[in-house]
Amino acid sequence: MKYTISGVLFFLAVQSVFAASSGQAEALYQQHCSACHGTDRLGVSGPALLPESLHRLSKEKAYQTITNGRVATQMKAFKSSLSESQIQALVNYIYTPLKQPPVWGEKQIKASHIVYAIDKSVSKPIFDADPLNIFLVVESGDHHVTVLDGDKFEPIYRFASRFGLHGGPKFNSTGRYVYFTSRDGWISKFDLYQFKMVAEIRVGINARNTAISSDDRYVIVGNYMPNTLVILDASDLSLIKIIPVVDKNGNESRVSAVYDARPRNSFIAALKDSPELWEISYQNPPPAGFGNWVHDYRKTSGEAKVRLFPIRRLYLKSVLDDFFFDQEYVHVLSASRKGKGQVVDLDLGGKVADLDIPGMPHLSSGITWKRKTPNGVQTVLATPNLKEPSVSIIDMKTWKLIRKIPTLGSGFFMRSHEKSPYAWVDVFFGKDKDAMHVIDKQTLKIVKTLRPAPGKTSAHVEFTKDGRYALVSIWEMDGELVVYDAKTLEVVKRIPMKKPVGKYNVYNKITHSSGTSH
Ligand code: DHE
Repeated sequence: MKYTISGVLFFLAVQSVFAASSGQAEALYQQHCSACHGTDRLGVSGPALLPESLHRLSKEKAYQTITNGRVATQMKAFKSSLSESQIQALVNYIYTPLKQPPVWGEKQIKASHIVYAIDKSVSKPIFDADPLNIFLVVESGDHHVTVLDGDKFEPIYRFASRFGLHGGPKFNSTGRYVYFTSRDGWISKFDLYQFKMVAEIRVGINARNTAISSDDRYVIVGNYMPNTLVILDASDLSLIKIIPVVDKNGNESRVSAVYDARPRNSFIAALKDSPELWEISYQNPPPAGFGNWVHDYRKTSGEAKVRLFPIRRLYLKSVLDDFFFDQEYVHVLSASRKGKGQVVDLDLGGKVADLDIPGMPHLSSGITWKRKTPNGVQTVLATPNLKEPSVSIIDMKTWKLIRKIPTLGSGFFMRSHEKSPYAWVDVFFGKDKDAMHVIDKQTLKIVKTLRPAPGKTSAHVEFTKDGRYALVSIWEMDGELVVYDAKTLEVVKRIPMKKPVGKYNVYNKITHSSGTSH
């Protein structure tokens, strides 16, 4: 066997990294990282550092983050205190699964619960702006939320959020309270009348998303880790119930997503690792067909059991990665990473049609609208696709694909408003990531392609309460919101923001506008 000098040097380098990683990584972690990320790597003020939580971050980026720190956060640079091999050892360490699966049950959830002291006599907003036309802008650049006046387009308040919020914030029915979910499982309830945090609780190590019951009484969170659904009291976020997510064969599953189905007084949850869809009733008494006695953690005795949140299980042939309801909440329209989508009839309890969606829409991206055709009014579902540069338009009566609109790249989010003739879709991936297509809702044709900030990713649109203006995010650390007149498609204002990933108009959310996510 022949050895080259460079080969030997490479081998020695790998050995030294390996030696560092096996011998010192844990000690290095405890010395330098555990104060913020937890001795158990489950996160404290900093995020959890587990392979399950880091799947969106490449090892190379993790190396850069430890080396150079993270701007606008407490994550400091370690390049002057740690050697390259020590940093590499730390990277390897945080991508190594824990020896024992982490536990996050009743004890840990209850211990994390924080109830803040707030003035309970406040019954009106402390600001002048229309409380139904404010936007919440989630700025992931520095983990803050801005409250934006939707008439003047001026920020009126800004507060720090938990690290890594994901998904749309969920509002109660009046729009006064809003609930945020962080990827690390923190749920935060915020009072928009007095700009105060009401309560927080950590319900899991890796959470998927959250829904609020239509009677404003319950919050439900679906987790990836552990495999649970957690139900909270919406008033103070106290724990009511943990539902272990176990399929009919006794196998645990992650939760793909959970949403409120308001006319049914139930939550609908899809399992990610089993082809099951669960309907969880919060009606009292629950309708026929629901079983299951469950434990209510608000009762002090371990024996106390009440009939709460019974589950009706629907067994399907393939897994649902995410889903979307029709406006009547009878049909679940689902997406799947592996195959095509399917339509499930919640009343009939099974699949009624296939959905010809080619490439896995981003979960929660679809919208619906009505259009006139020679045969009458047609309701359509429109969604971009993550794996294909197109928007799919589906007839919601026949469930057939009626149009595939080619786009300049795969898109993430699609939005519209009942009063707007247009639907907007971003081009999130590829060289045209700065483009935003505007589609005519009647002709189903792209009428204009905007470039809100040439060269910079533009994504996620939300309309004002009256549908007159559309706000587009520029996804940069020093990004902005670009406000468009939704009719003339001219820019009316630019508002600087720190990577504003999403923005949410209170009125459109609480009235369940068909042009946005719920
Ligand atoms: Fe999301 C919503 C799942 C990656 C930004 N995303 C959602 C929802 C789900 C979901 C289930 C609906 C939750 C809700 O509002 O109740 N997202 C997923 C994924 O499975 C995926 C593809 C991979 C993952 O890592 O989880 C994914 N999502 C992303 C991103 O990479 C995005 C672009 C950046 C980020 O911040 O993570 C992203 N997702 C968003 C946003 C929403 C969202 C901004 C809310 C959209 C809305 O208008 O309601």
